[in-house]
Amino acid sequence: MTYDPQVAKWFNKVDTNRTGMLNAEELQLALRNNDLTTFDIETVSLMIRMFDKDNTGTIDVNEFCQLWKYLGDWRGSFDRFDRDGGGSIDERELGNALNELGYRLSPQFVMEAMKKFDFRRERRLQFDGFVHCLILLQRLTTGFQQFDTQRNGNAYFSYEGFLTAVFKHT
Ligand SMILES: [Ca+2]
Ligand SMILES: [Ca+2]
Repeated sequence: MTYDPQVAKWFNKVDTNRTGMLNAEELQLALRNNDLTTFDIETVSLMIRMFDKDNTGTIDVNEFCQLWKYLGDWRGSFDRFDRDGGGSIDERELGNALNELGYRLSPQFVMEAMKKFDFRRERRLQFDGFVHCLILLQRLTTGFQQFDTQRNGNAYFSYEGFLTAVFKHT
């Protein structure tokens, strides 16, 4: 496949031990928020689970280019939802984002989501928390919809059915 030489260059720069692969620590250095903090390690692990197609536990340059493109798309929506251009997503902006993306969720839920993904306890989401939140929401919504057979926002779960759905989608 072809890849962006700039992205490959960045890959080589963060592959400090020159293995041709990024481990979690190296990948963490490669992924930055707008305030230049590195991604939270939980989000880095999520990225590895999603993009480590050959199951090496590390990210090679091809996987990295895919990941970079994926995050670039998310970056676009992040910037769009960061209405005040402050480089982060506050509770109000998150509420609007979820609404625009078609989620019907209460202010109470938005508050809980803020708490969970505000990794640095600053009452706003950096890019990592925003992406992490939306990926989990997407996946869990898909998981839920498989049980919500009447499409009315309610589903019946057995205990094990619930656990299986959560394990499968997170
Ligand atoms: Ca890999
Ligand atoms: Ca903002």
